[in-house]
Amino acid sequence: MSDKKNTTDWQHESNSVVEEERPKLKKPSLYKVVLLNDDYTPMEFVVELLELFFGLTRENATRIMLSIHTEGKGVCGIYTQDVAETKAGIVNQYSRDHQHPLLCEIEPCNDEEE
Ligand code: TYC
Repeated sequence: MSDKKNTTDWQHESNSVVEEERPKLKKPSLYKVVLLNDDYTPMEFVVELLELFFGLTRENATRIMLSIHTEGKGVCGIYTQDVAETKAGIVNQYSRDHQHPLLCEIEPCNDEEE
């Protein structure tokens, strides 16, 4: 017979419990998808694009389009990096396909404290 009869797998021989390390999980970084103003893209095209690719209602799409028109740029949505990059790429391709100079970029969101 062994001397260790009261020692289970998860105990050291000293009887101290082995604590598992907490998994180090990081929240994914978030990115803003930003639309830039220009003098040529029709307002209606921008509103339709915001409805189509960002799931905005006509009312919210119009509000955001007008704020981009007056402020120079504006945020259409906030996503993880891969989704933000994909959205910006799709918007830029769609604008090129329709011969409009509209540009879409992504910007990192400032990290908030945990
Ligand atoms: N400034 C454009 C115009 O007067 C409209 C516009 C709005 C263009 C937003 C781009 O991201 C944009 N026709």
